[in-house]
Amino acid sequence: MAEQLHISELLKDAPKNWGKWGEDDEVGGLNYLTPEVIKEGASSIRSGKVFTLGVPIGMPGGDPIWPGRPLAQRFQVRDRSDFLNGNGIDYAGGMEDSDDHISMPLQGSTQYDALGHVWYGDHIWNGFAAETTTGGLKKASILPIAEKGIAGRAVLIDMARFRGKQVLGRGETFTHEDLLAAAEAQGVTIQKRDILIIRTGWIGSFYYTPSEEFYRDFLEPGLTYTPELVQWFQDMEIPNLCTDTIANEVTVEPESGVVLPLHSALMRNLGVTLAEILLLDKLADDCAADGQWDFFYAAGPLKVYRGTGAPVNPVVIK
Ligand code: UVW
Repeated sequence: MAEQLHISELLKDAPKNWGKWGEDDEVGGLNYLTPEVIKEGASSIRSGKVFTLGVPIGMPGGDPIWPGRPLAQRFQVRDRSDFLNGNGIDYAGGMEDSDDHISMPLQGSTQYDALGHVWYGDHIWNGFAAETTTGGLKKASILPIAEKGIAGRAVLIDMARFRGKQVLGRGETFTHEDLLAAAEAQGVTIQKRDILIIRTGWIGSFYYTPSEEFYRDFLEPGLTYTPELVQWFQDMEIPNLCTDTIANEVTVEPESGVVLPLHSALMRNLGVTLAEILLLDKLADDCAADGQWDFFYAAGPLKVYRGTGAPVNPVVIK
């Protein structure tokens, strides 16, 4: 059996943005979203229609999640019964209330990844030592991204619709050239510094596919690594890639067999911020109906100290 190629070999000539925004930078490509770029992005608001792109958390049938991560659990810690049996809080004036807790992986719902979430070799984003990830991310955690916030013009590319499908197939791939062909068919232009949102239909399919089938031989569809694709992200100065898949790219790059190489090529090396598990079906239907595939996008992941990522409910205004 041929030896498995190491990701450092696959990406040995790939571009890096380390140091581009200073040696302490922890937000990478989000630096492209300057106030001027954001103001310009606001001009893509036309009708005022609002869409939210987060998946619900703690659904009875479970939530879409990378296999092996535990599902979110919500614990009710106070409700009406506590007040009826005398265990409620004695609020002066007689108010009653309910409280609950949640336990979930930070990558367990619609989420932003911290730039230090994934790496290879001895370094994470911007050349910080991989050891800084021990005991919580001391560098490139989600906190600086959450403090900055994400806002700007975004374009939705509906790869499923472009290929005439409700959902792309298990392991089905596409590249930036396919994105450009789909954009042309949709009548929209991907501009420099756009937030790029790609729909495959995959997360939507979670809600109508039996769980064993959804997770069978877990292999999501998605972007696949090519050196030209990475260079295109670099040339287009894409600050943020958002998809309706659990991991933004085809699970295993078919030629090399490397798992999730774009996580490293885009996030670790270029500083592209990744957002995953978005639910894009309603937005895509609306865009297909009114022909408007660009809009204003804003997201504020939770401010988790040293977090590897954080849940988010992104908002689109058309
Ligand atoms: C992994 O960490 C495997 O992927 P994700 O970025 O989807 O959390």
